[in-house]
Amino acid sequence: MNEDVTVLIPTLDEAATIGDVVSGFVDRGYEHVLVIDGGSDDGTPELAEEAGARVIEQTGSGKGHAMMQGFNEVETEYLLVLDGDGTYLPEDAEKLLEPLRSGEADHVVGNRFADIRSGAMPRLNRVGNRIINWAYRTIHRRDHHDILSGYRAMTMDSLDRMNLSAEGFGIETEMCVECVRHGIDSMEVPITYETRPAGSETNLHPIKDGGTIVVTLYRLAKTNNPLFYFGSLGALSLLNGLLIAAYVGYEWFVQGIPHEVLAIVAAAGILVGVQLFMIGFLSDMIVALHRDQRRRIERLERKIETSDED
Ligand SMILES: Nc1nc2c(ncn2[C@@H]2O[C@H](COP(=O)(O)OP(=O)(O)O)[C@@H](O)[C@H]2O)c(=O)[nH]1
Ligand SMILES: [Mg+2]
Repeated sequence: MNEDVTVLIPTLDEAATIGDVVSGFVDRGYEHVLVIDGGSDDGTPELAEEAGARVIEQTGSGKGHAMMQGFNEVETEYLLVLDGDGTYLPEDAEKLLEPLRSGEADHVVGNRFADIRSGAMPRLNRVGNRIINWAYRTIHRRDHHDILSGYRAMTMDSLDRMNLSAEGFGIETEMCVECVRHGIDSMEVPITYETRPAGSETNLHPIKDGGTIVVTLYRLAKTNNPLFYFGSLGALSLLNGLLIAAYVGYEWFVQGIPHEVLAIVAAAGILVGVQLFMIGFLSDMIVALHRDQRRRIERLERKIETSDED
């Protein structure tokens, strides 16, 4: 049972929970449990092995890096990833895998906000999550409410199509953005999010990692939604130009005071703003055409592959 699934767990000092997490999956018939350990010094790798996992030592650092290293080891059709901190339940795994098996989606994210235990997420992280998800929906135009969730399932086929590079906590964001870019069907299913048990500590720094995630989202907007990327910069420049122009105009017409230098600054701001908008419109068109072409090429590729198999 479940021999077509690899359960991938990146860990860094999760001795308090890793044993239970691994055996939770082993007991449910998952024979491929893979732990990528980032150099824990609390005995995490030994505990994981004892519970029945295959353990690999990470060659670099960061959760994203660990996951990418793990991806290379997977030989099954499906992949399930989760944290080793006991905040996600093995009972929810089937809910994530079911849409893959039925063909409903290729990338499934567990929505923690569906059933979040009290104290599972500090208020700052909750607010940060809300902003990041809103930004994702606005920029990338897909309906997700928990893109940063660490509990996800995917087909290896869809994962192979993604270009991932975030070595830290930006990896989840990148996966969701890559789904949009490559037309991979993604969806969310409700899951439970448990509190970390006492004695177990998070490795996430809300301000630093939250900042990295927002930057990742914005950087990736350039190729997914250039109108937003250039338009937001253009709007900023335009707004500044208009404000300065209003001031210059007021001073000139009402007070009779000329501001030559400020007038030039205002004109420059307006011009640059309008130009950025035009760049945005053009890039938007290029991206749309490019996306069409890529879909067509991918369809052809699949056709060739299936006819090769015959
Ligand atoms: N291998 C590896 N795992 C990491 C690293 N940083 C975090 N993790 C693991 O990634 C998972 C998610 O990290 P966690 O601290 O729980 O983040 P949070 O869920 O956002 O609080 C946990 O299982 C961590 O042990 C790392 O540098 N290397
Ligand atoms: Mg966690």
